[in-house]
Amino acid sequence: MITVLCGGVGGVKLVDGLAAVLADPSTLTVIVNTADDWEYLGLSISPDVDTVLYTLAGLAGDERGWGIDGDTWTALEMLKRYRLPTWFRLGDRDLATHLARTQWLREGRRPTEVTAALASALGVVPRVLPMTDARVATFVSTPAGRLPFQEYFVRRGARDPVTGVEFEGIEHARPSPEVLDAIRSSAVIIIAPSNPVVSIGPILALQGMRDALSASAALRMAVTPLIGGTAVKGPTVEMLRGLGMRADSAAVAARYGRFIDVFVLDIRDRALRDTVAAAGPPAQPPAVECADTLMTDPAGRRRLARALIDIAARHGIEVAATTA
Ligand code: FO1
Repeated sequence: MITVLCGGVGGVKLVDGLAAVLADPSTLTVIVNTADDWEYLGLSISPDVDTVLYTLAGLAGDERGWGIDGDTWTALEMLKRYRLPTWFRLGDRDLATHLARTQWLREGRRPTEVTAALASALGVVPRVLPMTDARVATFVSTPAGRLPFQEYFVRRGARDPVTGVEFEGIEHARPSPEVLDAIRSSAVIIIAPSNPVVSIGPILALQGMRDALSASAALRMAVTPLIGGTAVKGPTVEMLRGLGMRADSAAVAARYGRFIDVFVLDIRDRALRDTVAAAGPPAQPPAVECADTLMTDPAGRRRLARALIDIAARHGIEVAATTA
């Protein structure tokens, strides 16, 4: 079994590539950040979970990276007439997902069960698990104040300098039993090229998660979210700098520390190999491998997925893939 830890738009491309090349996509488990979740117009919204579900169901809005491709905005137009806030854009079909999630949560189902029900209805084969069933909410400190994540990211366009990030509720949040089981029983665990602060950060900060990762016998790999010191999409660089960290692959490798065995650097940054290895814990420096991590099209997603499967094989773990 392969388990991927990921956020939304960036990391999901790798998940999509893996689902396409694995001989048996049901052996793929995706543990998804839920610290971006929030309640909007009374609805429970889980943006990263939905991005993963829509992508794996072949419904994703590719050019935006979120929502459903070809969705319509009739409900949003009515909300505008009612003078309700519409800066967080809910498409008509996407709205149905939020209604279903909200209803099922109100009936007392756990977020893990609700996600499984959505996945099954959408025909998603890999297992998609919210990182926890508890409520965790990201707040971003900026000169304009302490902002709920979606206010910072969507409403204000991630333009405010970030001086701090907090995950409200994290001290009481544990990974779900399903997440712990996936970590325990995986042969390979991959940290996707998602934002290390606000996407992977909350997953690693869950109570007991670091112990579970340390105890796992899996080959643990992380894929850099940075190429040549810049992120393909999103405010990763600005966030790392705002939090007083260097914005390069070595800083990301240092952040993942002893939870990884292999750090996958982009091929264009191969000169940084030694710096990245030296950034890991001295007693347990990660092996550094290089791959083309730029996923500009479905072929690029599959290419990186195959490269990771090859890297796993070089480290003694065979994963069955389809022939190219
Ligand atoms: N992102 C935007 O940039 N603008 C939007 O209007 C927007 C609406 C939206 C609705 C539902 C949903 O599940 C996600 C949505 N996103 C939107 C994406 C999103 O909030 C962020 O990409 C993630 O939280 C960051 O991973």
